[in-house]
Amino acid sequence: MAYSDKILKKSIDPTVHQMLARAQELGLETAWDRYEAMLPECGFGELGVCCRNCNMGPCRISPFEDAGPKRGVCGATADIIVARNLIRMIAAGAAAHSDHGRDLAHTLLMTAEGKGGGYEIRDEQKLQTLAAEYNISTEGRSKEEIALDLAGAVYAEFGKQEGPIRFSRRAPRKRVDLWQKLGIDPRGVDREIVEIMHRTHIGVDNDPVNLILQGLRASIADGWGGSMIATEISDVLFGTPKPTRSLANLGVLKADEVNIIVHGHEPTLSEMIVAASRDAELLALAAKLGAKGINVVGLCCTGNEVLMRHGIPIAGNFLQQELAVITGAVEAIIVDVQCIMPALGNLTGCFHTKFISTSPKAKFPGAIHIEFHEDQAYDIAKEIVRGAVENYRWRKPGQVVIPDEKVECLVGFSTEAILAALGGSLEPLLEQIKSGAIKGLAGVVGCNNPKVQHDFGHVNLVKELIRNNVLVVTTGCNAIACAKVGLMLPEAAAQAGDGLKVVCQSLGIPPVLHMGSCVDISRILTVCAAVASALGVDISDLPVAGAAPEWMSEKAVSIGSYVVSSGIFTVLGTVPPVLGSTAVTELLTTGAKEAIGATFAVEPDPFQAAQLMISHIEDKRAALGL
Ligand code: XCC
Ligand code: SF4
Repeated sequence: MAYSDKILKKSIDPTVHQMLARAQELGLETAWDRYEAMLPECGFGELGVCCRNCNMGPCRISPFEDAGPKRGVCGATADIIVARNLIRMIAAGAAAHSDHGRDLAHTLLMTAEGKGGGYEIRDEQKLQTLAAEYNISTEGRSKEEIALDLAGAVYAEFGKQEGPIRFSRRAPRKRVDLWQKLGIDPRGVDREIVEIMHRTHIGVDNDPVNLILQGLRASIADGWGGSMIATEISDVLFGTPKPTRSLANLGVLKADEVNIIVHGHEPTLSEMIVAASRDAELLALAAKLGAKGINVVGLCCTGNEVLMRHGIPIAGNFLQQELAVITGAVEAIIVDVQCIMPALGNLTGCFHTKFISTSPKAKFPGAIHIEFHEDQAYDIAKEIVRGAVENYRWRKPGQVVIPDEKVECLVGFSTEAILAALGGSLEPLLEQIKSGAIKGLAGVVGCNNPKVQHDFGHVNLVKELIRNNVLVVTTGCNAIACAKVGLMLPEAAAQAGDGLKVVCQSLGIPPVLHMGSCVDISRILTVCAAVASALGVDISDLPVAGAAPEWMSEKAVSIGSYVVSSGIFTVLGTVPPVLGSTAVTELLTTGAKEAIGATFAVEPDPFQAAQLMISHIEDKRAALGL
């Protein structure tokens, strides 16, 4: 079918074209329509020069040299306002990731106390490793006893006053020394977030550099604290991901089965929904209602979590959430926290789809709220799934349009799985990097954003990198974009440069490795730290670069900040709201180099972005004498 240019320009994904046409036919709106209705977006907001931090304002600084106010009522300049706004974004992002980590710590605690309504400790090996890291004795103790101490220790990281955050010491000595020298070694996860809120209150910190440094400190507490805790404790509870085959894109929805979408972020919910979908009683009920089975599929990062651990198919990334509903084939979309569009309430109202919220922290208009509690996890999950199954009888087969596209992928490349693929040590990877067969490593991550063509930046940046022998590791919505175009198959090695191709073929791995959800960017940090330590250098010396081609969330701002704070040059594909301050823009894009050994760059064109990353990698190789 031929689609209008208007539709084709919105995405490179054929399922998006098909479903946007379908939306048009049904008179339904999506994020793309709402984005267009929003244009032109607020110029002050875009530049970051609007301040609402007190009620003498709102104030906004004129971007024009010779006209309009240059100071807020309190006297704050554009530099101060931009810096304050930026670090408030970091605070929100770090809070989101870290609260996710805290919830996992809570689940581990309940499980260790025997109150974990169906959870168990699946990875004892990892439990032992983490216990050792925390100096928790393991001799002759049950896994529950060890887990109880570990849960207490990781829980305490959030409320610590003096630090250090244990996992931050995975960073090379040189990096930690640098953080300490700059005064940005985080003391506790919550403390750094709270301090951002304090410092950005009217009349507190009014030095842009001092503000940005606090932003970096909170972001480090996210990456090497909250997010890393989320990742590690998820592995203890649900198992560390191993290479697994699955499918990606909207075609994973099934015309003859009950379709349940898990959407959001925390695996505590999605794991139990997956388990409940295999319940014999519910399968029998589905059969009685004429369905061939119960098909659980994922969206966004909770989708990545169950994809990595159970091979649960992934229906799409952030901008596909509304499109999944528009297929008319979804009995329930079950959500917890983060990246869930409130638009789903109205939209699901146009279909038989049940929109079910589960977290006391996240309620939505038009959703049915069934609160999830860890101590009755399985029972609640079963009730939710039962509701979805019963809803199958209300599906209108005449309204169902499911795109055909679904693409195979090989996922599950946790740090441990990568080591296993390399035969147990990093040495073979280091050898390939030294020989130049692999030029370096790139972490490409982040969201979708209707400001840019959906998946265009993700896919083209990654393709360009592997073509130039850069091994790509990915998480979040970039990972889903890559899976949908077949880049996560070993066969995709054919699209890599000669050196990378041979390495991938000999190891049987794809040139693009799926490392998980966005909190799992902490896995990338762990790998980089291990490589740097093995070479006796800092992370900033490595031929490594990062990118977020289509980012939109505050979490992504925190991620970018901790990645740069960890010494990794990072290219953003959409412009952050900082251009209203030359001082802040220069600090982030040049000044930071001197201080922390890495900077941000902004480059919307993915081909140019790849060039920036490749030339950075080449510079680092040269400096290492490679
Ligand atoms: Fe959300 Fe994590 Fe962004 Fe995707 S990548 S849109 S944050 S789901 Ni994290
Ligand atoms: Fe305006 Fe200053 Fe208040 Fe911000 S803090 S709204 S710049 S007076």
